[in-house]
Amino acid sequence: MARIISGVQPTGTLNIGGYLGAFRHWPTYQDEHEAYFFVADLHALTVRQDPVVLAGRTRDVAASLLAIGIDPTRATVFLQSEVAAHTRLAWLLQCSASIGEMQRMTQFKDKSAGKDMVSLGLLTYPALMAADVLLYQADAVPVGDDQRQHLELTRDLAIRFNNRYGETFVVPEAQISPVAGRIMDLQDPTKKMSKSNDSPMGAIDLTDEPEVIRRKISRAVTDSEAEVAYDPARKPGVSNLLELLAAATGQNPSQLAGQYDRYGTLKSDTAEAISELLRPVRERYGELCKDPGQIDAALATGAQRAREIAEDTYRRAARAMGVSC
Ligand code: ATP
Ligand code: LTN
Repeated sequence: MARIISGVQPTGTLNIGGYLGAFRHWPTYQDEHEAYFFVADLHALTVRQDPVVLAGRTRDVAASLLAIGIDPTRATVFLQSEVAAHTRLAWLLQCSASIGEMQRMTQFKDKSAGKDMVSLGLLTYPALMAADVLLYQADAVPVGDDQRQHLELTRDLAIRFNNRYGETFVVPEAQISPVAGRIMDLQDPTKKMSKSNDSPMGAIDLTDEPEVIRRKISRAVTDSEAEVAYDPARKPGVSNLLELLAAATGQNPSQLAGQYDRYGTLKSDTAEAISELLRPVRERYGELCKDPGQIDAALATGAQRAREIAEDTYRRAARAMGVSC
């Protein structure tokens, strides 16, 4: 059975961008693949975090993964910090990666721009992400479009390692959703919708109530024209709404554009479609919050399963490089 892995940072509440671009597809892998999903809490430390808030968000994101339909009996769900092999392999990989490679990552450039203090972890982050994937010998990694470059680097590091030290890692493929690979912020449609942005009106959270979804979409930035057209370069706001509606209803954004002549109806239909799409997630999340023991149990079993395979790969990589494990 092919193996897949993907992770999500606990830097905020999960939103519809990540859901449509990535998480929504995750439960579909758990029957025909050996699937691993984890909360990348060590990645979140690359920017300063309040420890109490981070711990709370980590649990919250784990609950959201179960709420979107990941079943811990059919997939392995765990916290990255509970599997020590991630940071150990990251070190081995950092030693064959160059500073230039890390500096070329657009996410590093974006997240470090204009900051007084940029952590060393933010620069070396892609080596930890490569370790996350390579430890599990994953064949494919389902992610949003913004992770394409990190996955390319992961492949480069795996190939380099295999060439220098002998066949050790499977070289993984990125699996990027053909639709909704990049949902934009509702308040600034030139920026990716991101859970660590400061504008709460820019993102729809997975657990937002229908009222809140309606309010956020009705205030979404469009433009001063009146024509509904799918043209992401010229009309980013309207095109983003069409993309959201298309992804939520399984249609095509250009074709949908032809069915609307007013922004108002496009907005109300989009709000309705998203609200319906998220209904089961909202309900399941509410149930899980009443029974937190379920989350703890899933994470404990997941970490144990993950450790077995991760430690085995780590040992092989360490031995191949001539260090003790
Ligand atoms: P941060 O804001 O902290 O950088 P994020 O929201 O960009 O986080 P994650 O939630 O960690 O990113 O990403 C989880 C998955 O969702 C990744 O595969 C990512 O590519 C995808 N994703 C995130 N935002 C979007 C978006 N706006 N459109 C499509 N896919 C997205
Ligand atoms: N970098 C990703 C989260 C992430 C990830 C991974 C995704 C960390 N490790 C391994 C896939 C595989 C992000 O910021 N969205």
